[in-house]
Amino acid sequence: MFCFKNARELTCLFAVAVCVLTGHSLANESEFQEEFLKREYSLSKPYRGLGFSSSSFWDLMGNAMVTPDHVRLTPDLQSRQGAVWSRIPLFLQDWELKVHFKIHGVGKKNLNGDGMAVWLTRDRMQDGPAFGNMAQFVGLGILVDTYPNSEPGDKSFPYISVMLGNGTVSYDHDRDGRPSALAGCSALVRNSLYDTFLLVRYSRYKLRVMVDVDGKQEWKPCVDIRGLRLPTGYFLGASSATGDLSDNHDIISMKLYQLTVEKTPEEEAEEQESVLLPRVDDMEQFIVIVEEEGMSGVQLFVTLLFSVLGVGVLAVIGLMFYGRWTEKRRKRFY
Ligand SMILES: *[C@@H]1O[C@H](CO)[C@@H](O)[C@H](O)[C@H]1NC(C)=O
Ligand SMILES: *[C@@H]1O[C@H](CO)[C@@H](O)[C@H](O)[C@H]1NC(C)=O
Ligand SMILES: [Ca+2]
Repeated sequence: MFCFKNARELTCLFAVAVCVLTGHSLANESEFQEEFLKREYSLSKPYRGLGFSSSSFWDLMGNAMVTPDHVRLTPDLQSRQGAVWSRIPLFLQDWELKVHFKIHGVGKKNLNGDGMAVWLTRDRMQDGPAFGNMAQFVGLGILVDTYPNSEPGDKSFPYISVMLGNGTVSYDHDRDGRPSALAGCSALVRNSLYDTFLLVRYSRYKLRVMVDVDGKQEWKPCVDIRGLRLPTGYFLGASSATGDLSDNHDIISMKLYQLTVEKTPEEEAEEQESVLLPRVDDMEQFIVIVEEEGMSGVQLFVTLLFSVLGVGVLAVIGLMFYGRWTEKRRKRFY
């Protein structure tokens, strides 16, 4: 539930009232009865057999390599690509993925790149320009972009964004994926003094991305998208690429938790409907946010000011007419 400033507050209050009246606790939405770590979808120390054993749940690709402390997707060298991909398709409906990663290098600020991405996609082990994955991927990409290839505009980098691929849209590396990004946030993920984490939670068709990068051990919201439909049976992965600029991109762990969510019969029926391609039901939720920022205090203030002035002018004119009318009446009587 989100509360907005100004006029939206009323709507929000109303929504809360409705929720209370119908007995739906707001806290319920984000509360899960249990979380189970799923080992077959998780990657953590010691990375036994990773990259060579057939018993491992993960595959390495490109320049990625395993050390005792991390899986290094790329070293701090130019033109490298590396990835790690889960071997088992994910069929869970409600899950949470916690990624412990580290991006670091000797490059000065803004002379490092290119970043890394976390994936849940139909295809695995693909090469390409989207942080070491194919540009026309099908599925979900959480992109951690550390270098602004184009004019960053109002965004400060590193910038984390969410893209949903349906096989038609391409990730545009030269424009930092701006045309296809659904939402995102800035986060100081590079050369951090602290451990850096990304949390991706998908439940009830809601996607929430949160970050913990400043050593405060708390999740900061980054992205919230509702009505996001993802087919099941996709593969988890993480990839990275360097170009002229480079960085070490390390994955320390990727832990997938199954979320147990109590569902209504309607929700269960909805789950039976198969989703063929990833999509977002309500694209307007992204436009609303932009309007929210544009329709800020200034506009409201100006509107109010003119209303007050208008009422004042009307009152003055009214008083003048009233004055004249009473004067005329007086003259008629005397
Ligand atoms: C969650 O909602 C159910 C009813 O749907 C209610 O019985 C339960 O007490 C709620 N739990 C919390 C923690 O509010
Ligand atoms: C894929 O997404 C794009 C952009 O949202 C949309 O224009 C296109 O119709 C979609 N393609 C399919 C096959 O759904
Ligand atoms: Ca970039």
